[in-house]
Amino acid sequence: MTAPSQPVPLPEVRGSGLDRDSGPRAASGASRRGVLTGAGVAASALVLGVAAAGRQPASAQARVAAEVHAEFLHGWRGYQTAAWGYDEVRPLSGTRHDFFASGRTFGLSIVEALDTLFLMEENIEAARCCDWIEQHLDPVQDASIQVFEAVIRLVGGVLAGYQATGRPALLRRARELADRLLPAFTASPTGLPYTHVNLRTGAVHGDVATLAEIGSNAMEFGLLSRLTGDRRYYEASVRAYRAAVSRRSALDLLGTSLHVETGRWADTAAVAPNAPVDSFYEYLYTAGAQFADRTLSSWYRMLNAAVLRHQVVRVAGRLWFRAVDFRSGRPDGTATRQQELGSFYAGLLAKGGAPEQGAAYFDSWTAVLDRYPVLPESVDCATMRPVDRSGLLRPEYANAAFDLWRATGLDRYRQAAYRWFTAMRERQRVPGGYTTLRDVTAPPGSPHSYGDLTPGYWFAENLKYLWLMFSATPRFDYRVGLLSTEGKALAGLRRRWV
Ligand code: DMJ
Repeated sequence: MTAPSQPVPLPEVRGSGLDRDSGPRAASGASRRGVLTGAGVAASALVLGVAAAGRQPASAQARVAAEVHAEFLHGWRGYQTAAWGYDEVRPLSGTRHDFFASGRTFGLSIVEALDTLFLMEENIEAARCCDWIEQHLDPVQDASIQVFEAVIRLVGGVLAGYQATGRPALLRRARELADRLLPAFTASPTGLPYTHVNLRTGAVHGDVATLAEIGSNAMEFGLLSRLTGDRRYYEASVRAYRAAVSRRSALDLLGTSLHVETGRWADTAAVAPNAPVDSFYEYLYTAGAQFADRTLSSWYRMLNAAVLRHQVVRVAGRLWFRAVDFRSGRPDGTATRQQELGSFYAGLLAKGGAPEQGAAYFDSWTAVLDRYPVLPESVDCATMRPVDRSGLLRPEYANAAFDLWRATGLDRYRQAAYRWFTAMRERQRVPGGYTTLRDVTAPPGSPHSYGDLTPGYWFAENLKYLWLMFSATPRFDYRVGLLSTEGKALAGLRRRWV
């Protein structure tokens, strides 16, 4: 296949839409204006963001950018030294971790790091990553892998590399991967994707899919359809979304997971914005903006409004989201448990037209940081104590700070991100890179508190958000840039050859 030098328009996805989506809200001028309003908020905010950047002494920003750059390279050297060509590094033991399948490598950290290295102007390193992907990333391995993770990490990472460099082989590799993953969607009688597919045989398995697994592919598949002119990818995404959204309750809430073959709900708890549904909502908003897809945007507005109406709870003045039954709206037994993974939603709310709730939710997580400088995996919002004490080098708080900064221009979000960064540097930096923690409440440096892993997403996300906030890099178009749930810059990279 020859890569087109110019993007071709995304093929229009035709469909009857949802019966209930063609009602007055979806058809009204107000609803259509809502799309424009959302985009308008984002656009003016971007200008504000740049203006805010200009208010700080350039040298102070540049100093932070240099610190961030240095820490990224520290982690990168750790990976290169002990695990080059393997998925992930264990920086304490100097060993490797296979992320997708035991005994198989996809060079995950290489794929994850590629566009971050490009944005940091590490051209030689970025070129090495491209070379490795072109020469060694095998998309037809005899391995059954999780489709969701493969799409957001591998397809998204290789596509971002293509966007950055224009190297045609990267687009071909992204397409090969997507073609191998597509049976998960096309073999499904409902359009809801099976969770796993064997890349060599195409055999699918995993017939209960969570919402994140169902929806978190529209950005990558949509971009692939746009770049190749092959509409099958985006059509598969929209079909999957439609299959889930059409099964919403009368309250416009969704449960957690669906049976792929029957379309019945497997878990009826509405747990947004927590995992495992988190990025389902993120992709409705972001892919809707990326492809000017009014159907996805209207679904986001409808579903997010229901989340705000039925799940928001105030505890000691702080805004949190409780889990409820999706039909009755009644809180379930885990209602006070809050996952760090959900904290990104603060930024999504700000982008998507609910800036006050976004700011309040961000402040709630900042209050957790006041107690635990490294966020635990989950907390009980009634007691503010950790439920799960591990600290998995998660990027979501910095992701939210970045989105809020872009949406409001307020410098306080950059300050919050910098505080988060310095705590990570103090507590999770080791000679071999950066590591997870078993217990974020243990005193800094206590030997038994360390885990032994630099997750692949650390290279894609954590420091990229900081870098974009402080570097004012010319390689990213702050007005139109869009990042995926894995932090891949799928729009707005200013291309140059590497
Ligand atoms: C990343 O893989 C993605 O952000 C995903 O959406 C969920 N979170 C992890 C990192 O925590």
